[in-house]
Amino acid sequence: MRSFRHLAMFAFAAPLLFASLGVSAHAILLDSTPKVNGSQPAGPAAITLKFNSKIDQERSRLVLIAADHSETLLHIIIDSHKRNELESETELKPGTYVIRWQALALDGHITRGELPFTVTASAP
Ligand SMILES: [Cu+2]
Repeated sequence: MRSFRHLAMFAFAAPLLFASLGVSAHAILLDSTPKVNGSQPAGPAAITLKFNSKIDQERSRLVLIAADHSETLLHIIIDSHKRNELESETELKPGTYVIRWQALALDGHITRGELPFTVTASAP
């Protein structure tokens, strides 16, 4: 009877434990604007990277790398209502680019990745 009670308690507690581990998982990129290998018209651009978990926006990084290898640090817009996202705005000229991202998840793990995309001449 006693061991049964312990088993029942474990069965109750285990899902809570796994749920709390899930909340603190490190950041995996789920979606973005622009899309990976996507294209978008030249001009003012909103950049959004969406992750599976909350991000420390102030200690994450977005760097825009142009075809000539020049690097621009993008300003991350702090938005406490979109804790899973990194957002920025920039002006883009036609060409090929890579956004090199570095995301600090709340579990202290940093993940990195590259998001290549193309900017096409804007419609007249
Ligand atoms: Cu982690």
